[in-house]
Amino acid sequence: MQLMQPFSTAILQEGGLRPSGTLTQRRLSDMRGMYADSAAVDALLSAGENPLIYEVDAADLPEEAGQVLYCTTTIYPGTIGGEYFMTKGHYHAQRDRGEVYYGLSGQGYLLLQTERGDFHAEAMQPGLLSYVPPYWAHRSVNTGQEPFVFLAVWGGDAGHDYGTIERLGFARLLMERDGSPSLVENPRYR
Ligand code: PAN
Ligand code: ZN
Repeated sequence: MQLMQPFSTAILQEGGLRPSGTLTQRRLSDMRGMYADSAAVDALLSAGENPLIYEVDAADLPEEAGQVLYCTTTIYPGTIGGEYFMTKGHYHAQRDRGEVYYGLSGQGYLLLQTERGDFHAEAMQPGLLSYVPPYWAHRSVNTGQEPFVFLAVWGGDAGHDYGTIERLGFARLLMERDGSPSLVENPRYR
């Protein structure tokens, strides 16, 4: 059997792996329907504005059992209709696979929910590890004025289910109210 060779990667505090892995950029047009204020989304897009919401630099590793996958995520600061810039969010395709997030720079929140109706919001900051247990969908949000960057590490056979969140959304929205983050019920949830 051919064994992989050990290696090291630099994790940049401002986001990114060195050497770089695979870069993915998510713009507003990639997230239609995820922000509650669809009129605000349409207004921006029809004015030709398509802001970069977040980008991911993911290690080039096989997505299979036994591998340990990792990436950095950089969420840019901003709001759409008062809702902070955020990731799409997902369940793992294999629901019983957990994950760790480790804050590198900036400030944000991790929103988590389960299919049986639990919801949880966890503040994230540099130096803090946030644990995503099995069965919890997870979405991260930038609540600060600068890019919010974190490292994620998860099992190679977890897989990603985006469709469930695309259909149902998250139970709560993280909105900017008087300059501070405020969780509000998502009127369109379920
Ligand atoms: C993270 C996320 C990353 C981007 O690496 O994939 O932050 O968020 P979305 O995948 O929701 O677009 C992770 O949770 N991996 O499993
Ligand atoms: Zn995940």
